[in-house]
Amino acid sequence: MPHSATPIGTQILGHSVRTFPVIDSTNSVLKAEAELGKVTEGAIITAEHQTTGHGRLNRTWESPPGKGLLFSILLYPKLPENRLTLIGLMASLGVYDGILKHLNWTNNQKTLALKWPNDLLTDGKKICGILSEGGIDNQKRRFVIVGIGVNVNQNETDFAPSIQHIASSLKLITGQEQSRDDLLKSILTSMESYYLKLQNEGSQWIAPEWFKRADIMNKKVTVTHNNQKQSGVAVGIAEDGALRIKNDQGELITVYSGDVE
Ligand code: BT5
Repeated sequence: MPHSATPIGTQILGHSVRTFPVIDSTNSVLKAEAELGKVTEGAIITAEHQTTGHGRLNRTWESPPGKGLLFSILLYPKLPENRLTLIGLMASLGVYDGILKHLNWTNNQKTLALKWPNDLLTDGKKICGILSEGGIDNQKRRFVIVGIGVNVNQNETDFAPSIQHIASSLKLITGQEQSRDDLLKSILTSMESYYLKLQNEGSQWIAPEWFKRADIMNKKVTVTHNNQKQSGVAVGIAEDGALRIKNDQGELITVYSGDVE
């Protein structure tokens, strides 16, 4: 179905953007609406504040009111299976490029880097987390909700003491307040080109593009998955988005979920 341009200038992403002052979680609300068939591909919910913003494994995503960019997008990716990891990687390419464009930065991997599977780091600190959640709508079509939290205008003390050493924000790295509206537009514009490419050409280009923006190639990593730690050297990203590691015994292992240190 042809789409006319959205207010943002994109074709699909952000044809409807609804902002809530307070919400439990943009992901949860958009997912519930999608299950009922109330929203269409590209619909977005943003919030000034989330009372139960979450990450993977029911972890909390913190953001003091009005400081972060918190939003979720409804997608119907054409993938053979519901490959949430790949969707997360595709989304992080959009966020990465969108942030660079917004800040007028050149591609400097030391400053901004992707961390598998779903984080963006600046100088080693997390400025963005992405959570992709799948569901099935009232016409039995599989959808994905991509939830994105970017730390934009937080000062150090806006973060809880427990995450101050691991979190950063665009304001902290640039020294300037940033417009969250402009940043959202920039991210959606970049992400849409990747999403259309996925829909039209398939997904095989995502892993290599992602790897270019990551800083783990040939670095020692420890992956925790199901409470088990595996250490080794990151050697690549598989076509389905899994992380490939050569472990200390020299064996190649493939990791589909977990945390990388
Ligand atoms: C993530 O999970 O990083 C995905 C976060 C996705 C949040 C968005 S906001 C809009 C949408 N609605 C939602 O409810 N969620 C999405 P994970 O990889 O599990 O990381 C969670 C961990 O990151 C926490 O346990 C903390 O250690 C850390 N953390 C929490 N808040 C943070 C913040 N603002 N900045 C940096 N790190 C944070």
